[in-house]
Amino acid sequence: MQFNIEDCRIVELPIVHNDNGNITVMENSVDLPFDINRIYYLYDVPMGAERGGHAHYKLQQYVVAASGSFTFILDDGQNKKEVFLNHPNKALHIVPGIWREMKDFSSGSICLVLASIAYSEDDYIRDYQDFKNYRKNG
Ligand code: T46
Repeated sequence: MQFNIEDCRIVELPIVHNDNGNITVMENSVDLPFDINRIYYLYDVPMGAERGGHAHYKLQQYVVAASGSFTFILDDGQNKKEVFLNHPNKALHIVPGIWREMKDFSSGSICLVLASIAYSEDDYIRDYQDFKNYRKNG
């Protein structure tokens, strides 16, 4: 099954609030459409830096601006959309087979990623023409 950029949605995460601040919790099988097998985060991203420039065959992700803000550009080979993330109670769900680029990281921003599978370079498509061919031919 091929997904498209409309399948990549912003999900509102639960907030437990009290006078001393907020906590947001995500549990496998309760708050997520996949089980988390890996967590990583991007930080100390220099001003003006761009990251990404790849797609994944199988990986699903929830991406959260744990601090600060940044923009994802999502591309399904036919259409593109930009998603601005700037709050820790919003996650961007990225489905498999979507090319992504990231830009406009604010100073001190932290991009937290909850990932469905372990790291494997075999899951990456890093060449845009290969990505276009994959989207066309499956
Ligand atoms: C995405 C954004 C938000 C590892 O060794 N293990 C890992 O789990 C990861 C994610 C990366 N790496 C190594 C592989 C590369 O040598 O770290 C280097 C940079 O990785 P990558 O090209 O994946 O980095 P980004 O920031 O361009 O992209 C990553 C995710 O891969 C991507 O799916 O959405 O973070």
